[in-house]
Amino acid sequence: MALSGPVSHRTRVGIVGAGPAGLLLSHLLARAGIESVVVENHSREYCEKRQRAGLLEHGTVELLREVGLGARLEAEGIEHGGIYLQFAGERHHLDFRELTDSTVTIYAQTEIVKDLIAARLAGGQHLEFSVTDTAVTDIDTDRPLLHYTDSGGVRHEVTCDVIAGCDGFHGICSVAAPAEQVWERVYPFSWLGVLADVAPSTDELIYAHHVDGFALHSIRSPEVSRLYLQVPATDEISQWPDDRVWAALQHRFALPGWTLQEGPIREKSLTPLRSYVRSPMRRGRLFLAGDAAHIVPPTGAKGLNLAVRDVARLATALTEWLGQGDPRLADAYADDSLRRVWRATHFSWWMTSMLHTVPGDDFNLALQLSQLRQTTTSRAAATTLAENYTGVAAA
Ligand code: RFL
Ligand code: PHB
Repeated sequence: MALSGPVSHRTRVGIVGAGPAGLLLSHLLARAGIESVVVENHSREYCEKRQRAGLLEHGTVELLREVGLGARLEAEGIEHGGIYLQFAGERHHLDFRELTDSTVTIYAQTEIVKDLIAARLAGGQHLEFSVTDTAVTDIDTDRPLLHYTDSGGVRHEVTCDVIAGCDGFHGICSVAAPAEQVWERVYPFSWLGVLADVAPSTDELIYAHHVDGFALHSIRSPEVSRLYLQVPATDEISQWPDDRVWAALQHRFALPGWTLQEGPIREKSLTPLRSYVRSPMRRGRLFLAGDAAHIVPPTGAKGLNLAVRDVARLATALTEWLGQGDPRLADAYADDSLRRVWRATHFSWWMTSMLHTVPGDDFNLALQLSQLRQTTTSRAAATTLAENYTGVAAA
């Protein structure tokens, strides 16, 4: 029997991963007239349901609006002008509008991914779900290759001008482009996240410091709450039945005169907390963006926003290079992005360190309370938090 080789294709930009980074990059490139192929190893349904981020910086919202992705975001997104910081039995409001003249918006990552997939398919994008055996080769040549097997078992080889690795922290692209330097911090705790069918008990997000561990009350819609608990990194989900989750949330958020409403828990997951930065974010013709290049703990709500800013910059750089033959922005991409990544890395580490407790470390506890007191009483300290949180401080 004759053996046939892979099916060959040609595109300008091969994109690995249909998360927010990969999908938005293909959308931005298409608007600039640059064709791409996106391959994703999960199903469309899985990508649209995976619970993750919820909070968008003002700049992220503006960008999505400008590129035609604002319709549902405007109708269903919930604008927030601040957050509450809770500690030592007190709840303090930080007013971002007043401190920075800026706001943030709650609009779930699941919804952004749905909007992007719909827009890409409507635009005729070559978007392959449920692929296997993705590989990138020849990245040090002018014609890097993207290889994959489609959901029907057919092997493909795509010849590209450039490949974008948007395949998240466990993807293959960061392995194909080994880092020269890696900076990493693994925290001794995870976030247990739940999605509950109950109206939020708060008008703004509550970040609560508690000796038992951090808790966050976030919002998905007027009917759905998103709540998180700090748990030891060694815990397993089976150790957290619903009644234990609600008891811990009630205890950590407790405040006289305020009630946390409970409801059915629809989804529950554990996320280990980690900071990770690698350099460079490029090797040859393989560029990394989003979680493939950096990870921040979710306390600062920065991961998705960083991914969006990476691909906005990358799309402009690739448009100049592939469209007009000018490689300067592409050559500057890695260094320019890293400055912004380090700002978000510091802010996320700082929020995490201020709010998560370490059992038995009373010195750390006293430092945290001092820092929280300063952040809620000094206008300068509150403004620093607000600038970083809303993204107005982003480089
Ligand atoms: P993603 O979303 O991980 O997408 C990568 C995609 O690549 C696919 N893939 C492959 N495809 C083909 N071949 C392979 N070999 C592949 N390997 C992987 C994967 O299946 C996936 O579809 O990365 P991207 O696009 O860079 O987006 C990053 C964001 O998802 C992430 O930073 C945020 O979710 C982080 N995050 C938050 N960010 C915010 O800005 N605001 C928040 O409020 C916020 N909250 C959170 C968060 C992340 C959380 N978790 C679960 C990590 C809350 C949580 C709990
Ligand atoms: C969320 O809504 O999922 C969320 C909000 C703020 C964070 C992290 C997660 O800091």
